[in-house]
Amino acid sequence: MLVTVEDGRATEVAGNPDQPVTAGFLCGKVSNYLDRVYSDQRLLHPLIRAGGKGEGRFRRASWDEALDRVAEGLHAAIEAHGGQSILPYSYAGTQGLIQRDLMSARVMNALGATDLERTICATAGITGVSATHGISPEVDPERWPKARTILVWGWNPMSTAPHLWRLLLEARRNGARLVVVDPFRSRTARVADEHLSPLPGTDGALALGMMRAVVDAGLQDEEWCRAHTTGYDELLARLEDYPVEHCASLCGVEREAIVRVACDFARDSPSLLRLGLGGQRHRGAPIAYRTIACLPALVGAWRHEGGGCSYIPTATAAAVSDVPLQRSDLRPSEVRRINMAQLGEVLTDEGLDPPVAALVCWNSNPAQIAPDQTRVLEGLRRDDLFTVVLEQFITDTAAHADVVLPATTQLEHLDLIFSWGHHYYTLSRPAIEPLGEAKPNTETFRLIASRMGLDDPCFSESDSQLLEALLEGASGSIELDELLTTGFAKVDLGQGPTPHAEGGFSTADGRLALETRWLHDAGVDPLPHYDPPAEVADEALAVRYPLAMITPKTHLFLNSTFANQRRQHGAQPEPFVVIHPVDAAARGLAEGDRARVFNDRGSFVCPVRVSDDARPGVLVAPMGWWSGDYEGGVGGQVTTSQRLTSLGNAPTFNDNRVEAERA
Ligand SMILES: Nc1nc2c(c(=O)[nH]1)N[C@H]1C(S)=C(S)[C@@H](COP(=O)(O)OP(=O)(O)OC[C@H]3O[C@@H](n4cnc5c(=O)[nH]c(N)nc54)[C@H](O)[C@@H]3O)O[C@H]1N2
Ligand SMILES: Nc1nc2c(c(=O)[nH]1)N[C@H]1C(S)=C(S)[C@@H](COP(=O)(O)OP(=O)(O)OC[C@H]3O[C@@H](n4cnc5c(=O)[nH]c(N)nc54)[C@H](O)[C@@H]3O)O[C@H]1N2
Ligand SMILES: [Mo]
Repeated sequence: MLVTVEDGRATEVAGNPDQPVTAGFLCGKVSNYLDRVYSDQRLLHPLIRAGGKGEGRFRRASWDEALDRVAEGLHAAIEAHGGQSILPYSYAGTQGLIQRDLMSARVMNALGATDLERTICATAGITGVSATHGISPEVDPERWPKARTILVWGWNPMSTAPHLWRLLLEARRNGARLVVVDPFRSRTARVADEHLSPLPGTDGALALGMMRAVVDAGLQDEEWCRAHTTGYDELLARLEDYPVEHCASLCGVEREAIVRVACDFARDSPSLLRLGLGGQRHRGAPIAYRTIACLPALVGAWRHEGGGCSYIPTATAAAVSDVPLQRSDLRPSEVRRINMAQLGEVLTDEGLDPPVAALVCWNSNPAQIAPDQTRVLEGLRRDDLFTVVLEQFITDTAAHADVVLPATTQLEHLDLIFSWGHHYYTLSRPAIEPLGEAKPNTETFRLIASRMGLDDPCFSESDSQLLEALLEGASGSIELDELLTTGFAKVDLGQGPTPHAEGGFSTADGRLALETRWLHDAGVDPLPHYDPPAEVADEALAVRYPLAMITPKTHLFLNSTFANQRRQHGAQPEPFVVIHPVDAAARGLAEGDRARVFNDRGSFVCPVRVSDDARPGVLVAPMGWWSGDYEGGVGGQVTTSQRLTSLGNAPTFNDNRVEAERA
């Protein structure tokens, strides 16, 4: 992002035309980023609660007073229940390595706070695809235009990854066919050559059906599999148990479509599978992703430039690691871990020992994005919970704070940002001074450290020192010089055009694991198999709650970020649910009606869109709006569960049964 500054004020933001992936284009979320920076709702000074918990009434305070209050609250928690009664809560507000969790981690470690298990986003899928490839596999997106068959699975890149979408469009201009697997006709599915619409959480069955179809047609690449995989014969034997017809009935996709897509994928190479995140928010998702990821191997897709299997690029993200700088050695003793998707439970569990007495939240809006929202809100409203929130705006979470501390935006602080999809690091240099009294997260945590009497020299390192330290440990030729001159640098993974044509996977033996040893050792079936979703596959529950609800991201919000901005909100003014005409008719629901959607965890009211964009049996409730946008103040998140995946301890937002009726 290039920023024009005149007299200390940013006047324009634009994409950098020299960046090979983003190519001068800013998406609809950040192309008016200045409206965010200079918004009249920006938090520009500290606030202290002046009303009841969660009422959102505050009075202005000085930094001195606010920090005193923070120190007092944290000390009180430590004295009453020990350091572990402090729970840090942070996620993806910024993914920059400096502002995400460096100084904050040091402070939390030194205080002996509980460790937050941060698995809310991609972990289920990473666990799964790593069981097959050793790490999350990746085909450099800059090679995607070479692909001829592209299978986009549980991913909506037109909305959620527009820069990668550009590369897929380039592939299509070169003649590639695009197939999308999604229970919802997303924007991406709408323009695909073919759209398969399985029941949520049944993707593993669909993939098994596709592999069986490949083998039935004799299209497997036996030579490549024998040379570069483990468990080829065992996989063939396993596929005997999964006739295409059976898989079709498990996932609700027609047999003919499964066979057609599978055979095209095997024949028309280079074939690229790109997994997204939507299909990995179910109990059985890790095994599903591990299974889906075997399909490209079976057809020999890794032989060809542009072919193979891609998910989140963890290899490039690992080139610069913040872990050694987070200083877990500062912990006075071992600490417990709490999963961020179980915030509701830990805040409301009266038997939890020690209890969560203080919550320190930055880069996240758990009041909207954590599952089982009723429990989360109940917890945040506890009178005996001391909550500190670092924020740019009064989000629903900040509204529940005792102390709110104003945070800088990307234009005002230094950061080094890894990518959620391509292979470049970006240096984000401050273009303008912090607005008002806002401070970078690092600076706020330095001040908290000093108020808490922490005097290790690591608490006075500046952001520039942190940047240098990050780059000192970097691999993949990421150098400060290049970052300073061009603003970005590509990770060199030392791979040619076909990274795994000759094997060389990141597993212990370098072979792709169709059969996975560590799964066996963990007591899990080591071969691809169907691990069903929890609620979607629960037939008894389906009697009471016949609809499987999914919560995709919206086009113009980033989770709940940007939902308060005039332009983005204007284009997506109100939440809604999408329901298939047959399901709507059965419930007397018509377009524009208000529906009450409910299950045992909660209920919310929303306008209805009747459309076959939702497959029969599925209710689509896009996420991200704030409380004020919902009638009754709560949306789909009140129905989602805190259940974790069968491996990887990740959330299951899309594994959720509900019923709907006219409100
Ligand atoms: N515009 C926009 N961009 C974003 C974000 C945003 O909120 N808005 N969020 C960012 C973040 S944090 C992330 S993690 C990424 C996420 O990027 P995506 O993975 O694209 O995000 P989702 O919308 O969660 O899921 C993608 C699709 O999966 C579908 N889906 C749901 N359940 C299933 C299932 O069981 N099987 C299959 N096959 N598909 C299913 C959904 O209908 C959805 O269309 O996007 C990032 N980019
Ligand atoms: N139902 C349902 N729930 C979901 C998902 C889903 O698909 N369905 N997706 C999950 C996923 S993939 C993810 S990644 C999580 C995302 O969960 P969060 O990371 O909590 O998502 P956001 O809503 O984007 O909230 C980020 C907050 O950080 C703030 N912020 C931005 N930059 C800074 C900064 O520099 N400093 C500080 N202090 N604050 C900053 C923003 O203003 C914003 O309020 O949500 C999860 N929740
Ligand atoms: Mo995410």
